[in-house]
Amino acid sequence: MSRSEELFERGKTVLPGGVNSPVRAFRAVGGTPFFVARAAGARLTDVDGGTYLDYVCSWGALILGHAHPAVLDAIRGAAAAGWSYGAPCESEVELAEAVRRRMPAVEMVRFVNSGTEATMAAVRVARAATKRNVLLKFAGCYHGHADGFLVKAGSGVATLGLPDSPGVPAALAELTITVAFNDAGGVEDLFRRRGADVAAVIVEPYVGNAGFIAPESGFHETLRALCDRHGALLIFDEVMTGFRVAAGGAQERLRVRPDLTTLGKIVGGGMPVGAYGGRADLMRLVAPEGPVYQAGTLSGNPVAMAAGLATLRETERAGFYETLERRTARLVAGIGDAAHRHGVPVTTGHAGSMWGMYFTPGPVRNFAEAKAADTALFARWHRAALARGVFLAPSAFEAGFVSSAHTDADIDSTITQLDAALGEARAR
Ligand code: KE4
Repeated sequence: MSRSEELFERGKTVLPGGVNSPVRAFRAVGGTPFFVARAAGARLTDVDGGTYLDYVCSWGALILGHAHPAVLDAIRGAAAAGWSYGAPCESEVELAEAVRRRMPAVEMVRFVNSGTEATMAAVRVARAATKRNVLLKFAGCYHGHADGFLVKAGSGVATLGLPDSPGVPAALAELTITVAFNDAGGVEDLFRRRGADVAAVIVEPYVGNAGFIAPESGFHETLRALCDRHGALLIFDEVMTGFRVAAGGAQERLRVRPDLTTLGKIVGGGMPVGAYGGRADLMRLVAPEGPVYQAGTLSGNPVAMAAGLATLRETERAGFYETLERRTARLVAGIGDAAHRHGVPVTTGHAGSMWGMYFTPGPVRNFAEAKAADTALFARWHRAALARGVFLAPSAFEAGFVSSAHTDADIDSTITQLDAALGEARAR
């Protein structure tokens, strides 16, 4: 039995499923998850000495790769000065100013400890500001595990949501209505029927929690126009796309200005940070300035703030995003070419260094079309890739990431390994 297998068996006696977040248990791809001993740059090393080129990058948080020296120094320096004050400190103001510089629509921001906290709070602000309760989301988009987001579509477009997890009260689920991503007509129809009740539309501008689905031209402009026409607020959930698909996130790449933005992952550089922000008139509703309550013991933690600041600073180097996008494009093209050589239908996509692929002819414009992908082949490919030292997200419905630590040589060797892995996966 390997050390990972031992740890997994031990972990399952004390952690549900042996993990602290479900996707890490490899249930969608099979096999035993490797347990990490250490990580540096683009590579993870497991407790049995296996090394992997990492395309999960802590689910998008590590745009600089693992243990980046500048971030490590910042964490060490901050920790040496004490690592939780329960009182304000300069780095909270500095990181807020850095976020505003990069995303001008984020006029004010509040730091929290996870993306889930950020989206929960953003929706509360939207409901307080509009005095409405209904939330519109899109199938396949994930906004964290707060009750109101764990909802599946009702039978028809405008019907009320149904709980998508035990423990979510129907009364809460009913307040969330789900429409297909890229279905501008469906959104217009919903606003026609329920426009006066909709507090907010929340959307992953590029969908990373169903694989990778890009918005069709004009889709977000339609959301913006409908929200304006009906007095609803537009929330861009940029927990994954923020500082990833462009220096200023999806709102810069798409040139669409949301009312509220949620952030996570990169903004903390891999330390636990989430953030919500946007129009100052909305954010001034948040306690203690306004009546909307939200609080957090470790919010604005000095070590996390230092990690986020160091990370954002590194991404401001000349050519940072261009190089990342070029390497990602090469990786995705290599996967597509390999699939064609093996006669496997494939749909690929990327924005910046966030990418995805589906074993299906496509197009993939929404979650229903994504679900047509061959997930069994993906699982076999994932296992064969892992055996060849390449770690892909352990689900056909997760995005992949490239970090600035991935070199051109890493990309080339990854393409070679993934090609061979696909040959093996097909043969089975
Ligand atoms: P967290 O609470 O996990 O920090 O953030 C929730 C969240 C909110 N919004 C978007 C767009 C997100 O992608 C996420 C979290 N993403 C997943 C990856 N699919 C986190 C990985 C996991 O659940 O373990």
